[in-house]
Amino acid sequence: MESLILQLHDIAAVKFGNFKLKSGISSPIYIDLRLIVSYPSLLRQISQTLTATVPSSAHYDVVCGVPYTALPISTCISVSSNIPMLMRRKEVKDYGTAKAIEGAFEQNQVCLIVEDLVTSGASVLETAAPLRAAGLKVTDAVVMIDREQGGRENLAENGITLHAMVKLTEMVRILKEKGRVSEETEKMVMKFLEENRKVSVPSAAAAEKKVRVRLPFEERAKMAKNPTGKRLFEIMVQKESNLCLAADVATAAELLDIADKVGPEICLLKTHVDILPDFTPDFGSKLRSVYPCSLNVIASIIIITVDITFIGNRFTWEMDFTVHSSDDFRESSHLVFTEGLSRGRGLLLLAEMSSSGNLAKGDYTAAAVKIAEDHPDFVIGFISVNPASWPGGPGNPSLIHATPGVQMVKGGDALGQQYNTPYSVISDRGSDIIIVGRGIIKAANPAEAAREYRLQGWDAYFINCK
Ligand code: S5P
Repeated sequence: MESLILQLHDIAAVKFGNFKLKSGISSPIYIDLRLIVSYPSLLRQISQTLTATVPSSAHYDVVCGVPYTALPISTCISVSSNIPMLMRRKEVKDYGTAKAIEGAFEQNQVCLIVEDLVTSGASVLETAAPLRAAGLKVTDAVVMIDREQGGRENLAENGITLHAMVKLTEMVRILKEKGRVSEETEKMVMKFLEENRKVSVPSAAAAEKKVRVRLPFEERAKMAKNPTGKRLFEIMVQKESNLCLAADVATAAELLDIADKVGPEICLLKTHVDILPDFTPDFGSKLRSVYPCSLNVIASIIIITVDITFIGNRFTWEMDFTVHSSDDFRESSHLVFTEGLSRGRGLLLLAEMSSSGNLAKGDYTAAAVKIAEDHPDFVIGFISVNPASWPGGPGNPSLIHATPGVQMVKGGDALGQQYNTPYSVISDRGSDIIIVGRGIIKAANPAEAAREYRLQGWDAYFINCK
């Protein structure tokens, strides 16, 4: 190991100085592992060490390098260990066979991901998603250098164990011991790493993760009291999907377009109807009519988030809807409940929110639970964020939990949205449905992204199913 690190320093794959990183910050250390292709003996040693870094308990049938730097490394691992390799296309062709994964493989084979450097883990996840979408299992990743900036935790949240040849702090320590860097440089680098370390706080549920046995959706369909709730469970089973699209687009026309593209992957479509300038009361029937005549797609339920105060001017019974559990809820809700029930509709109550600093917690959440108890025939479930942490946990299995703030990598946006991964939301936080907006809408290929989210959400639910 020491000799490898010294060789990396010899070829200037690890440099010390003052470097401006892509993110704009100045770093006292720079790592460029692309150089190793020019040093075959070093490349061979690295590949052998990486193979030895993966514990023998971690079984795998194929390897796949994260493009591009890790491609030669995974090729060497494949050739020397006689284990087949796969390649992930970075740019998926939208014509011809449009394959994201090249190579021969069988469903349910286990693929080890190979990477040169892990920071947040995002690039490993970008490779894991199409591998999983193609039917492979991804449980482990091996990396040369772990920068210790949250990657290990992000990957663990997605069901991937990271094995690192060396941690960056260890590497710097070794270089200092061997007289390659001064004590002062070592201190500077350590300080930089400490300051730039993303503090990753595992969710409370993850910290005390227990195996939660869950009832399959088909069992829960039988328990549902409301016809819409029952139908939702049935659609989920039929489409093998617990993915809801948050279709926050600028116009009704765009909404119809995205609904058409991702329809086969979703069990629900959620929209803020009040942001559509071209909204008309017959929008619901139009939305249903654009779906191609596939049983799967027309079966989707549509849910609209409506602030209860908007009901007078915007609400349409073409839609199912969610309402806020606000103080004046009881009074204004009476009409909605009576009318809704007579039309066979169901209601998702907003019990928790995903945005930072929001006030929908504690008493507010408890009030939503109470409303659900008082109206078991009408309430089908909740918009929630961490139902596993509620007193008594997610509670009644006839009610469904749908969670917003979901992307492939934990993080947030500039306006306070907080993202968790599909795995964390479903497996750790005890939710049933992932609500994904920009993760799909802004993707280069929304249909493919929706498929990846669907597979991850679905797998995460069934991990603990009895
Ligand atoms: O607490 C909430 C409740 C909702 S309904 N947090 C949310 O983000 N939402 C909605 O989920 C939000 O209004 C948007 O429609 C969607 C999240 O979209 P994304 O683009 O951040 O995935």
